[in-house]
Amino acid sequence: RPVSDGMDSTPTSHHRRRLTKVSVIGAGNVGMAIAQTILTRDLADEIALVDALPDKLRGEMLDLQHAAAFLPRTRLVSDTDMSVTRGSDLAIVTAGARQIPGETRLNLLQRNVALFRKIVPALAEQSPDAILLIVSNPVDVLTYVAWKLSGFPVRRVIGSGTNLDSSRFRFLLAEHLDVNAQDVNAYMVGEHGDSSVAVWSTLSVAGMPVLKSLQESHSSFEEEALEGIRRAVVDSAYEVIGLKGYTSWAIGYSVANLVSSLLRDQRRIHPVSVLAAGFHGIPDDHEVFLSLPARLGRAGVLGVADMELTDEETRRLRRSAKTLWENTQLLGL
Ligand code: 6V0
Repeated sequence: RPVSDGMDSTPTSHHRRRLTKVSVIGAGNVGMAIAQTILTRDLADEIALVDALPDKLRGEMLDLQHAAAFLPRTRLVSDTDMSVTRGSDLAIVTAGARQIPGETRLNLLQRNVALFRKIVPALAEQSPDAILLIVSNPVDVLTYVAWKLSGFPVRRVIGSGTNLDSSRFRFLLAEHLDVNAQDVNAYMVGEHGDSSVAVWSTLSVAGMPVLKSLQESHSSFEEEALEGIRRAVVDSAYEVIGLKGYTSWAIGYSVANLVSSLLRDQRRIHPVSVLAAGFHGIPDDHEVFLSLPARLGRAGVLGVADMELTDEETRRLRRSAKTLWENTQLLGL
């Protein structure tokens, strides 16, 4: 007798839970680390993978499917065609062109915009109610591009932004203070990457402000040392890339963390790339995306915190906003 004969196949309840579908566009290092973390954290019932390279894509899908015996049941599908993403609740874009040696950032950006013209309208058509989560770099500009190309309301277009920078920041501070990184409340905001702003004024450990006491007791926490820690956060990305060629695990966990807040309506606050016009003196008509602490839930961005910044922090944020705005003006979207 087949095993199934002994099983009761009649559903005991008519209340079937709505299934959650997440799509990951770009099955490279970053896309696969994200898919893997979503899988192990049981955040989706179905994951659709899309990449331009069919063999690599199928190989990646099979490799994950072969772990089925050790994981919560999740349907995994993949295709080079965007129709596989149909009906997604959340779509994560990690596809991106790589910088060719000697290529300018603007040229790379233009190639990525051309890529997004292919990807984003097709995604939006397949899943008109989805939340778009952009990871490809330069993430702040490409989140703006995705917003424009999708026609989605701004609350449903989010860039992973400085969520990763903030977790690197928390890690470095935790090491320094010999505490658990989860107890370190510290934000990096602004542009993801070189010009990110470390918000020292709100730093706390388990709710206790620590900056003042650190400055008093540790000479290493003086002004330049603080900038040194911010630099170390920025440089740590370059260090990983220099050593292993790309970054993957931390961005995988950091994006899966956002996925959990969004799809499970956690209303947690994350520094992610959102429309920053009107905040911290950024002109209302400068449509730039920058990371600010945003409350995330099932509807997307539920609110953006108007955090208190020092004059210097505000100046840095405005400077990034100005550069980003000038860059986006060149794109002609
Ligand atoms: P990768 O390993 O080259 O992966 C990119 C993937 O995109 C490849 O598998 C390509 O085949 C695929 N691809 C290219 N064109 C298309 C297309 N038209 N449709 C579908 N797939 C396509 O790069 P990696 O995974 O290392 O990085 C991906 C992106 O993430 C890059 O832009 C990184 O700079 C960016 N990161 C962003 C981070 C953040 O914090 N926001 C962190 C790390 C990396």
